[in-house]
Amino acid sequence: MTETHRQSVKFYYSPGSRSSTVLWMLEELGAPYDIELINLKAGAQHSPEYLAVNPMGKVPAIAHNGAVVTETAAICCYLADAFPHAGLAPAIGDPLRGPYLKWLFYGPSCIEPAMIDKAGDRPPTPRGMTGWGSYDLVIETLRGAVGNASPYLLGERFTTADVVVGSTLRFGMGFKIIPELPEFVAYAKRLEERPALQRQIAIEADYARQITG
Ligand SMILES: N[C@@H](CCC(=O)N[C@@H](CS)C(=O)NCC(=O)O)C(=O)O
Repeated sequence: MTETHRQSVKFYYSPGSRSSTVLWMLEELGAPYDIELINLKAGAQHSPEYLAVNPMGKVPAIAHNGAVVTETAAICCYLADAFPHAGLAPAIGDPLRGPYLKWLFYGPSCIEPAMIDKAGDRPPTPRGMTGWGSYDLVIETLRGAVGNASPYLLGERFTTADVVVGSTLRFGMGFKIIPELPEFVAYAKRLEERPALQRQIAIEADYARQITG
């Protein structure tokens, strides 16, 4: 184990938020981490101490080895590279690195804004100038990719792309802003068989209880 592996990740976390994705990622990696609970309901994200970590006042964030990283997909990408023994990122030079990065970016740049369109019932913007095209286009694209996932987005190999896209899909279906298409449900079920995701769900439930008292 290198020094980088040994150093614990400080994880700014709130249950029931995008930080769940990072919690799942840390559990997949078996990385050492310490949770700093940011109670969003109590407004802790706006405290001067937390704004010094993330001026956006949003979770998740991590601090590791002298670096602060924010943005869920960037954090997951960073962690996969920082803890390579888990094999969750195809190496630079591996042809799988291309589709891997594509799906990592597709989560926040296409799936998320499409979901917000749906949740906010936003009027459609011209498809040509909208990076994600449209909600329907994103759903159809995902349906194709997830339908062909055997069993994962990159084939046999489970990667961080499954954590980012799978987490977003599970969240979207949970909030009824992504339809429970058979392809999505079957993929989510495969992911839920993973012990790391089961641990994340259990840890999350404990923290949610702590916050609601
Ligand atoms: N682009 C950010 C979004 C983070 C985000 O919006 N987090 C929400 C929780 S899911 C948050 O912290 N909300 C609290 C607030 O904005 O006051 C990411 O991908 O990490």
